[in-house]
Amino acid sequence: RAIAEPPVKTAPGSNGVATSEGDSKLKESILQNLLNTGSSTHIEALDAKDVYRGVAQSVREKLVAAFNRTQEYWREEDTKFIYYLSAEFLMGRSLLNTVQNLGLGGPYGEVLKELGVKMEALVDAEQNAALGNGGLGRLAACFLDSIATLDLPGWGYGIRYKYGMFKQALKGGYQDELPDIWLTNGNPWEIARPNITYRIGFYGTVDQFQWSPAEEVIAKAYDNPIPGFQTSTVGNLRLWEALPLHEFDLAAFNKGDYVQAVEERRKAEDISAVLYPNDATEYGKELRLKQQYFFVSASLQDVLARFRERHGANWPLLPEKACFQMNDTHPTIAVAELMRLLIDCEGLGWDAAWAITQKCLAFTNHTVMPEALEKWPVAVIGKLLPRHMEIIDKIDTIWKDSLKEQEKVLGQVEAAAKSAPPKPPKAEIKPKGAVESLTDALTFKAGEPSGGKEEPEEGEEEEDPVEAALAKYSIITENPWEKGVKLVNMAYLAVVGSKAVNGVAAIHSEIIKDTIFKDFYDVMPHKFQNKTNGVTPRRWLAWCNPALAALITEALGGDEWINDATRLSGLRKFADDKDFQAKWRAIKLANKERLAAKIKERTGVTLPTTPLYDIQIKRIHEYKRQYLNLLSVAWRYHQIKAATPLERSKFVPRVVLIGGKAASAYYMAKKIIRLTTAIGETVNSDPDVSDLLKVVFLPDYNVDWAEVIIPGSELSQHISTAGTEASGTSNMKFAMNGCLIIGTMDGANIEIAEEVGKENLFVFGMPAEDVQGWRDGKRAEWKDYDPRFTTALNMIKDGVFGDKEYFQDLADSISDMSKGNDWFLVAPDFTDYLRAQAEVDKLYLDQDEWTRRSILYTAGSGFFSSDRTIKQYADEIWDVKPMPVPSS
Ligand code: HBZ
Repeated sequence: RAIAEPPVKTAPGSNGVATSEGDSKLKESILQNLLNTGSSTHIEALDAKDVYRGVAQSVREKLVAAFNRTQEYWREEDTKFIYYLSAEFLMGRSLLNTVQNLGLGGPYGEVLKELGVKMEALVDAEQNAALGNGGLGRLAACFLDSIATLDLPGWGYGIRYKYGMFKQALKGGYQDELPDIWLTNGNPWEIARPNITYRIGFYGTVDQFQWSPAEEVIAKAYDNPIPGFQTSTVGNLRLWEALPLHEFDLAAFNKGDYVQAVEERRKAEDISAVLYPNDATEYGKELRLKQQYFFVSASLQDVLARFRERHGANWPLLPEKACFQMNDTHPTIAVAELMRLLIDCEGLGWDAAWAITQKCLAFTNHTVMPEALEKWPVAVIGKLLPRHMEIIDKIDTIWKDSLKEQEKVLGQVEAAAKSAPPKPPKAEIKPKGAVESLTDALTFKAGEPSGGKEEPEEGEEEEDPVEAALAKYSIITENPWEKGVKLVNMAYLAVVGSKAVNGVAAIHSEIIKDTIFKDFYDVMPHKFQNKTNGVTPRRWLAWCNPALAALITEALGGDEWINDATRLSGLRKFADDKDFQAKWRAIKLANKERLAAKIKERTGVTLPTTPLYDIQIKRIHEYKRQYLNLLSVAWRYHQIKAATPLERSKFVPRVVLIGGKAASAYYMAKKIIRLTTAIGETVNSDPDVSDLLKVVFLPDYNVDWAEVIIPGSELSQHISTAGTEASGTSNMKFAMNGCLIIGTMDGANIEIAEEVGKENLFVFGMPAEDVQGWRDGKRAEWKDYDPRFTTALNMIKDGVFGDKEYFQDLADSISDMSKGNDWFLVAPDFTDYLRAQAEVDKLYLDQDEWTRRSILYTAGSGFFSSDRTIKQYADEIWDVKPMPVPSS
């Protein structure tokens, strides 16, 4: 864990962007912009949205000036760039972040005060840029912040979705999905680039390696400047919009066929219309592959065009100028597209192109859940991208041929050749319950895997034993659920085509080497790395929790911790200081009050602020086990109801808050949402319980909600079945804000425990190394149900919370293990979970000790700054160096 401390660059406020004009000029600029962009010529008549637009416009002017300076400088220097390819960037709101990152918080605050406008009111007038599902998309956004802050030449590349992540409403307690119309009032943070366009082809035929697409669209660029903190560097997120090649089919229009006349436009615009709101993969949906190829091709063409301008056809130099980080499998068609561009468009030979491709690309994996690893049917790729399918086929063949020369593989191949007939490959095991419900969200047909190869039928050729031995390394494989259907395993394609492959937390990076990529790790161990995730301390502490940030700055004697989070460790010496604890506690209380007010505004529910605030916010998934949380809440309710008045007075009051979206076709996840609202309805209206327990579902959980929820929480839950959550990133945000964690030894929780002290977390549950063994063996005969589990489950089954029939299959999914249910081990972990929860209650009674630990969490969270993560990527994968713009 010896990470070199990033240098502290400049004194606070001296970032080269902060105003030197003085307040009067700034005020003038704001006023002018208010009038230019507002709906009235009278300042007094403007509403919050108008004022937001005017202020944003004035901030934008400064941002764009610094952006142009940075980009020009980098271009002149011809420095190496990192390009972060991601189908998702969950940026959230920009105004406050931009003002603060540019060091303009003070001057803008002053001017707004003079105008009688509160910054907070403006912040709420901004739409959320929700171009992502969850952790993966938000990680990309944090990375951009750190890349700019560390002065690293780098751009993000993605899709300018017209509709982002759906808005979640509650209808009678059930999830309702509404479109996210975020661009209607314009987006002051983007710069349209009508001159930067590329043609993207689809379908068609290949003749002698020449692809003639049958359909083409235009990708048009929009730049979104990304301000670094305490630097004049402003990075870029370039997003692509899909447009038709031809504005309009005049011939069809003249014939009176209006629908046909606009058909091409509609088809093109569909590509960048909507973010797929599924955080597990949609197999086989052609539009999704179209989206992926669309943004990857546009981005690669863009980079190659700039390279060509500068270096002509000196393609071997490309790896010294560009590195592409592929965020999960979504952009991995890049492997084939870079090959195609280099071979078909630039005239390189296969070997030269392959050497360049393998040096330019790197791949991050974010999941080990088998159903979430993208595998595209060969038929789908072959139809949409016929030339790419040819290339992938050839990559697969050459790759397997190359293995025959590897000593390790050679032995296996020889052994296989001797022991014909070939052994059937082991069937993929279908997780019961999980996949059954998830398959509804996927297009894979439900049903048992075919169980490997059957005896060859008459007339069918027997498989070559050498080929059979190499099958496990195949990029192109057979669908285990559908015999005869071939799939391209995109993760395997990425592993073969990349120079580096990384997981996102220490445990996860080990697990991928042992499981999903085991065979690939065996033959190329040098490619595999770990890069533990991180979050930006700007948005997730300094800007969202200003009171705590001020206290930290005061205690540490400066705000250098904002771009050198390792300095937070300096708080350790205040952990036992009673005065400091009192200040710390007072801030937490104020943040709870702010949260309670927000909850009141958004849900109508009034909450007391003295109870323990216990939060679980994340996408709803069986593996994340919101269910486990709910069962313990049901048990708590039962206990309170059964208690005598004396016993009741001993309960520690709790507010349980759960928020998150369910993928629209994820049946069980939707039931978990309804179970939360149903428990809330029963518990919150039960006079026996009064303030001892409140349960609220927080609808439409998103980035701006998180910025209020996290500072106001005291306990957060990260309780996935060990081995399933790759990392988690909200756990890091909670820790930064001094919120205690109840969690399993999974993902980044393990590293948080190392930094904060395991004894300061409420750890429970079966360790990851036991989970597989349990599933394979012990669970078949396990009957040891905790009676408290049975009581809680029966409450749901018996209709204590209503909707009894609706909850039946949810209840069944964790009943009767021996029948293969409860894939995620809710029942076997329940007893230990209740033990940990009892410890929580006990500790909360000792407020000094609770606060001491809270301080230790913030003090131990420095490692989880995305600045540290990005420094590691830059040094160990990208080989990209800081390039700050010299002050003139
Ligand atoms: O990526 C998450 C992991 O579950 C989490 O453990 C990790 O911390 C985080 C960042 O590394 N994965 C996702 O958020 N995945 C998606 O959102 C997703 C989106 C579209 C897909 C598949 C997954 O097609």
